[in-house]
Amino acid sequence: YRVDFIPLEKIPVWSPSGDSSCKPRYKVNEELNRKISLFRGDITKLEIDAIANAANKTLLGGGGVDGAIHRGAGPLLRKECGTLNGCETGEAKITGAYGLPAKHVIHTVGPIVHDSVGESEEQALRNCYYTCLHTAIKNHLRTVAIPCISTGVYGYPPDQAVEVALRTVREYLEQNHEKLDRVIFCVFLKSDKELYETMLPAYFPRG
Ligand code: AR6
Repeated sequence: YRVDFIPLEKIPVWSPSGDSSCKPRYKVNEELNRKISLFRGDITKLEIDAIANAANKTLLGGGGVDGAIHRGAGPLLRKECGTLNGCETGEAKITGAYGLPAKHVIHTVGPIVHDSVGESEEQALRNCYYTCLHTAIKNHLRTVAIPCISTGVYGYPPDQAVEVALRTVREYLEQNHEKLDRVIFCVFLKSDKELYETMLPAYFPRG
């Protein structure tokens, strides 16, 4: 059967909902704000240039968002991934998206957190977001959705991961905004949506 898909026009740009108790950490920049979306749902339904995958080093599939992406894309994705020689933590590799409505999948491998987040895990998560966006622009892709990398099976505390995600995307867009039209934070859990709604005003404040 054919997956139902969500076109980019259906995904609103981010706007704050009432209470923004979180103090701004960056200047108001409406041009950047118009490039940010928060979407709660299945990343495999998005009809955009690229979706990021929270993969593992083998790139050969797994559970969570990785499993959903491989199920939606079909066996040709696994076949292409098999030619890539895996992927290191904090790096990314791009493939086609096959049966998915997106055009490409950017596979990245987040850090595994065992007890608490150290500097190397934080740096690795930062690298994931950075390299996903950089891989997109290198391939002339202008709309990208990124899931909450490492916060599932890999155990990165979501409240710490959201700060890394928002800071890295904000800083990347400051430098490269003319090359990207939209960055979508794709959350799956209600608790993650709430975390992003709380923290977005700190990183993308409204005037
Ligand atoms: N769309 C968007 N987000 C999703 C979806 C979906 N369809 N399904 C789950 N999530 P995880 P990780 C969210 O565990 O922690 C795999 O087995 C989920 O709620 O998928 O980086 C890989 O092969 C969570 O917020 O990725 C690796 O072995 C987020 O995606 C390992 O898991 C990430 O959770 C990677 O672990």
